[in-house]
Amino acid sequence: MAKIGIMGGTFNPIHNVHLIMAEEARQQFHLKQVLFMPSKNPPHKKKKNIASDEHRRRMIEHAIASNPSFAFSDLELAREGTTYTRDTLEQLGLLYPNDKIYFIVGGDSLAAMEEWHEPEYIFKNCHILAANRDDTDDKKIRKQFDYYRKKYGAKLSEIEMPSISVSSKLIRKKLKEGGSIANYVPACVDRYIRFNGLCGFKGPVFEGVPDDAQMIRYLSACLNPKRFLHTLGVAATAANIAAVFGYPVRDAYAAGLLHDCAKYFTGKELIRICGQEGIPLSEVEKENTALIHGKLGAHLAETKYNIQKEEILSAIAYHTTGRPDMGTLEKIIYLADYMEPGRIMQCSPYSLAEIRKACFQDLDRAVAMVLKCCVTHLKHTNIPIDPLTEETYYYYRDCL
Ligand code: DGI
Ligand code: FE
Ligand code: FE
Repeated sequence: MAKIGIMGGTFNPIHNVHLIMAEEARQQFHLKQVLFMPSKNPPHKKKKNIASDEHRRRMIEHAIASNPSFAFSDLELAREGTTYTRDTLEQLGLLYPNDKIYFIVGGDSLAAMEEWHEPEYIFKNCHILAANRDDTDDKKIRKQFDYYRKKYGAKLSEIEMPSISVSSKLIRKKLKEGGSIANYVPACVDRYIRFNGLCGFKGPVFEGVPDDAQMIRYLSACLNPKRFLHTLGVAATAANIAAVFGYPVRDAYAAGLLHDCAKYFTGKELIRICGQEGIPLSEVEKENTALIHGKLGAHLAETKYNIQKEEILSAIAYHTTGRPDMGTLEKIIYLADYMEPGRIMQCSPYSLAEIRKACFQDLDRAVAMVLKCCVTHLKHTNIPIDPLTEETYYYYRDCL
């Protein structure tokens, strides 16, 4: 039997006291794992000003990434209708039949638990861990414990907590007032909030063009770790190819860093955001949303990272499909994206080793080789080929 902690909440946004609460619960009650489970439609909250499910999910994933005992759970986000803890516990019982569930709540929610849907079921099917979020509450918590024990036979324990008072509400207030939330949330969450304009933050992300280190920090706050590593690989590779062909290395590096800067959104989000930003999408793009991130990436590079150089913006915009008669930087990014050191896929009719060599010898021939591999792969996997990919292939195939 293992003990599993459930850390529920709206997480709008997740903050350091959530993380401290979960970690104290884990240590004090020897939990094997704590699942962070954002709620979808809690009965007591209006949804209006809550960051989207996807944004809250990504903020949590970034915030918990460094604790190997923490995991994200979409059990509640994936369930339609009003989110009742009772239903979550029923699902958890089926998923973890041999384990014991510890439900972590803030001491301030304890009193309201009796008004939750079917409190008898809740108290029967989990052990409640209540965190004292303000040490004057101690007596109140114990009184509440006694009451629930007598009335429901509930199992409850107190999590010892340092007394710090941070709430998502306080963080939203600070953001609305243009204040700093540094040290209230993990740095990655602070950056994620600002870059995506969440929780009341309005205003530019950067004054002027950020330097590489700043860009890298913001990219790692938005992209998942695998995508982030790929991004670093593309930037370094692009800079190397640029050096060989006498193209400005710094621009190639920046374009490489930013080429996938919109790659963290789901297909639905990409369509929605392009709609909001007035970026037109073709039917093919709406059907194959993997094609959209270049266009939106160029838009984010311009509006959020304040990049003005046309060459960089169009290299980002066209890096997925390519286009006929590409400029030098467009070719460099198109190639680096395909063959950076993190890429390990099999491709045909050319091997990655052959393509890597060609990239440093003849850009047009290397572009033609990559296009031929892409078209071959898309045909093989029955993915419809974008008209622009096809056009680009016909334009370059004579270079083989
Ligand atoms: O973003 P990356 O994964 O680094 O690479 P990318 O920008 O080349 O995007 C790859 C995705 O784009 C992959 O899911 C396949 C898709 N893709 C590339 N060319 C085409 C395409 N999808 C369609 N439908 N048609 C294309 O021509
Ligand atoms: Fe891409
Ligand atoms: Fe890429």
